[in-house]
Amino acid sequence: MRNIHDDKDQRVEMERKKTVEMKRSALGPVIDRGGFSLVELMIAILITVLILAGVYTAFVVQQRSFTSQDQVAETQGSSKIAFDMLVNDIRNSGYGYPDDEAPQINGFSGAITLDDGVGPNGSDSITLIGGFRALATVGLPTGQETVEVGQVDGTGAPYLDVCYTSSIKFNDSNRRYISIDGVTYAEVVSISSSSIANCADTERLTLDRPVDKAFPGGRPVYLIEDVTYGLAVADGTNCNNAEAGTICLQRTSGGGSTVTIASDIEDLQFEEIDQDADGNTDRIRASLLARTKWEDPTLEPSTKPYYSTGIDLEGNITPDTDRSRRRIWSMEVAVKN
Ligand SMILES: [Ca+2]
Ligand SMILES: [Ca+2]
Repeated sequence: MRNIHDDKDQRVEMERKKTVEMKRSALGPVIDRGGFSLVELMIAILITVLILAGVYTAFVVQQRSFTSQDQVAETQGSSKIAFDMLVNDIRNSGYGYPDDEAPQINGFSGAITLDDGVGPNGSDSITLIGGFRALATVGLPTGQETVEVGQVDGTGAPYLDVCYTSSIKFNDSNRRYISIDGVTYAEVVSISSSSIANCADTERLTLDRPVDKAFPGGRPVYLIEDVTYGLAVADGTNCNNAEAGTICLQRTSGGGSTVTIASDIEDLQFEEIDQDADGNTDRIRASLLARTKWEDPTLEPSTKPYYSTGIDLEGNITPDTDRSRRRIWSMEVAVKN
């Protein structure tokens, strides 16, 4: 009785397995149909993230490296132009300025004035006086070839007629110092209109002294001006709107303009050199320290043997503990006697 029952159970069980087996084969292998488990999915995401992070890091490093190359080129270029301008002005200082008379030009006298350690980071400044630019030429009435020595107007005042070659003009205040052809110094007392043929833009300058030489028409008339080079700390409004706290190089003219000529400057130093030891300066050594705007991540500060202890320009030490690349420009310039 019991055995018959068992056989029946076995038959039923076999039928059930058969049915299940048939259903399975109709649906395909069960194991291939399974999705990812949550753990598998998370591992896959993690690996993807790690790969992307690696690619991104490589990209950023590459990008920074390119940027830093651009930076170095940019810093070199802009600071070199500014330094050339400075050197050129030192070379031309004293031109048209009468040292024997030593007149005050907007409060300064002497062709070159050095101020030691007055600027940010212990930097120096320099004030140069000279005829750096000709604003006009000597103007003459038609048929006259040279200025009449000691010429005076109807009221007995000495004068010079000029033809402007610049949009900046002489005045009777901060641009009243003139040099005719780099030879004769005079100061403008007042200005009136003039009528010179073939002269598009002319004025009559009443002078504080008579013209002492027969200058031919067309000779240059220079503005004698004081020009100061010095560093300034950016406050967000000056220095061509550079980032506050950075330092720029400015060229300030007593004639009425302050121009930022280089950004990201750290030091500016000058040294007087008396080569023949006669008590008079023969040369000025000018040195400018510029750095890149942004740091270079590939640069290791501690492995920069020279820079790691700070940069020494004429005994003034500028600490250098960051990853910015730097450039020093230095030159000895002969000055006029
Ligand atoms: Ca100094
Ligand atoms: Ca000397």
